[in-house]
Amino acid sequence: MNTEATPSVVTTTRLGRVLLVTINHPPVNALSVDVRRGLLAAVQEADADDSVAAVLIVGAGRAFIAGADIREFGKPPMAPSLPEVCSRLEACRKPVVVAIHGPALGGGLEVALSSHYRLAMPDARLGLPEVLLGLLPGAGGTQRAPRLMGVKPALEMMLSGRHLEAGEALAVGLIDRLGEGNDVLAAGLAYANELVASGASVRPTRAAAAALADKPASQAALDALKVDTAKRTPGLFSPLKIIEAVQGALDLPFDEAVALERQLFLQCLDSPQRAGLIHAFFAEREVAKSPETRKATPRAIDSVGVIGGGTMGAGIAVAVLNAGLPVIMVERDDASLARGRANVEKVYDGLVAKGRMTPGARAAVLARFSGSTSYDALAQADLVIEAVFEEMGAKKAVFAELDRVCKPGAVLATNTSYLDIDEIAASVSRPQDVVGLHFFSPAHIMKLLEIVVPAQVSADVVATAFDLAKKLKKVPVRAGVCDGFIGNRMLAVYRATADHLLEDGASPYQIDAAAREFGYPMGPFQVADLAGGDIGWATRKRKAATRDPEARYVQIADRLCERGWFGQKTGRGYYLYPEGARTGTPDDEVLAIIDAERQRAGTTPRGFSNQDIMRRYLAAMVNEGARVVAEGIALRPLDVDVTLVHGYGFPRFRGGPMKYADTVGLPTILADIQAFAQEDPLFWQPAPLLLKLIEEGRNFDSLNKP
Ligand code: T1G
Ligand code: NAD
Repeated sequence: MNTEATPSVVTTTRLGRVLLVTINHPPVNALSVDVRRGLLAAVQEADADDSVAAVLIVGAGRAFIAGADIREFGKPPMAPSLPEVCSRLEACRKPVVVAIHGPALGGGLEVALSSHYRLAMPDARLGLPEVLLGLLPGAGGTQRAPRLMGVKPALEMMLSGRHLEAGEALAVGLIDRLGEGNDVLAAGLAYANELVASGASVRPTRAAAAALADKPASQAALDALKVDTAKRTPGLFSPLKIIEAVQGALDLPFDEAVALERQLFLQCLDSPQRAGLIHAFFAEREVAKSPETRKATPRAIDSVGVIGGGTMGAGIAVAVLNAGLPVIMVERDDASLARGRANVEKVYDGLVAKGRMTPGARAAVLARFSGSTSYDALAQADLVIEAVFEEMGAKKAVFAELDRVCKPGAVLATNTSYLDIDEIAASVSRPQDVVGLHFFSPAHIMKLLEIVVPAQVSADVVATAFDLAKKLKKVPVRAGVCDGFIGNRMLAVYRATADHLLEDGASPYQIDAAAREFGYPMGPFQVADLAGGDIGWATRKRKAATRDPEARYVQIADRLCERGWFGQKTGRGYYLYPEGARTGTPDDEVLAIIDAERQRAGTTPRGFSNQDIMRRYLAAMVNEGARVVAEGIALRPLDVDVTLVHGYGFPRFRGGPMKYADTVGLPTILADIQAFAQEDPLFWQPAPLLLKLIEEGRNFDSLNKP
């Protein structure tokens, strides 16, 4: 076994009787093969040198260790494995001390758990978030964490993927000492020397038993979490494997339980969910790097204006306030402004009522909120986000006002869902300052932010939009200008497929069930009822004049809207919502309307399996995704994936529609499209990019590579 480490990533230094081991592998000291080799060599060096009384491990830069190197997963394993390194650390004849600052996550925490003494600085973040990657802690974490914390807190940490702060980590027994200040090396060295001076001995965690002493209580906690997990994360693979591994901690001797953990880890590694979740992890980091962010410097944003205090304006204001920035809301009149302010205050009142915010904090946030009915109030704003009615005339009127009052260099953004931002930009004297910021409802909760890039915008304005997304903790996706940008454009197509299925014989309730079975939190008809059928209806009416008369048009939704059945907001839509219920019940009257529409359209209803339904739904989604990439509306397939996962409920464990297509194979998707084209050749035309990739034996991921 070649343990020669590339010298730079792990270094050892003698500080008195302590051997200091420093991991320096930017950006987050991930446990790549070189780091593993370096750690192993350092322990062997310590054991071989009798003058060494203790070992101190620290991370250089902004992290202790953020885990195994995720980029190595799916590739041939290289020795030593992390379990080997952890066992060797634990077996060291000298006390091994870790001093943690920043992230100690996954394999990083497992290194700490395999050491004998743990100190954490105030900024430390400790966790075993492998479940978020479709994995489980595979280097002894499922065995050592319960031995220090007990079954319940350890399992809750592993099943949630949550990062614990240092104080909580001390309270649950994960660490022994809280460091002070921000000099991790000084704090760690003082602790190590104190241990040497006190003659502290090695303390293998594998031998810790106190936290598992009460076996019936541990078993009861595990059983309860098993039931809860099966309910909360149906269909997810690794959570139940984590529970199975911890069951081993209760039933088996340590080494047998670690062997079981390894077996279960390898099962997770092989699961497609791991591939989907790791794709999602890296994709949501790649989307933040656009051509503009690489070449331009963002403008400073210290004050923000929001036009409109409705559903979106209020949510956007809250998102900006939560980022610590001041907000000026402008509305049409006093009554509308009062409504806008009330919409904003309602969010914070809810947090106070739930005890998740103090009245003092609420007051402090709202002190940064002001309102006006005069655009002049925006004269000093660095950025203004417009969220008024989805009508071009209203938008242009607002932008004309902004062009009049805003200072030079102010960024002018629109939250339009569909309208042509090039046309809005062309209507003002400073088109280079106009950009699309497409938030998703509720805007203070939904992570996705489509940054829509019109033709005349300057690169630093786009860079400013990405910088804002970071401040608002949003996941930004760069999108080109077209009808519906990336997300709503694709939604229109796969939603049409759902309508076709409805008219061809499937019920809205079966279609929604098929989508949930696939992993969606809600099906398309539940989503329509949540968002409100009136918005889609307005869009369909706006498009009626330009709709291709040859294209199939299902009128079922129109029939419901004509009755005012817009969904939750009107108490019924596709479902019934008695007394404001949030979960709807199937409605026989809707089924009757659908039957009548089938007769009007002359379609003979037939049965569909859930698989049939999802094959059509996903084929339409992937096909339109390929068009969106080919036209450059999305930079890469991964941008489509991030958009659908963060904005449209696509199951994260599948990575996104383009990743899913790669998983099932592009030829399979094409075969489905060609089969469906027998029924409707106009709707089902394979995207040229899909054909090209198949011809070249490539997949969508090949387009994600820089
Ligand atoms: N491996 C490889 N690269 C990583 C990485 C990792 N573990 N963690 C982060 N990066 C890269 C990331 O892609 C980005 O790269 C840069 O570091 C900065 O990250 C056996 C199986 C640590 C909280 O799940 O949660 O251990 O885009 O933009 O917002 O049991 O990164 O600059 O090229 O996210 O400050 C378990 C994953 C692994 C933690 C920092 N560990 N990382 O957040 O920066 S599985 C995790 C994070 C494991 C063992 C198992 C976050 C962070 P680039 P960033 P950040
Ligand atoms: P809304 O009807 O809830 O709110 C619009 C607000 O704009 C109203 O309060 C109105 O008084 C105000 N307003 C209208 N004209 C104005 C003017 N000239 N000056 C100042 N205020 C004015 O609408 P909404 O749902 O918040 O949608 C707003 C925009 O956001 C639309 O472009 C919509 O397409 C887009 N959008 C909506 C959603 C959603 O789910 N609702 C999601 C993303 C984007």
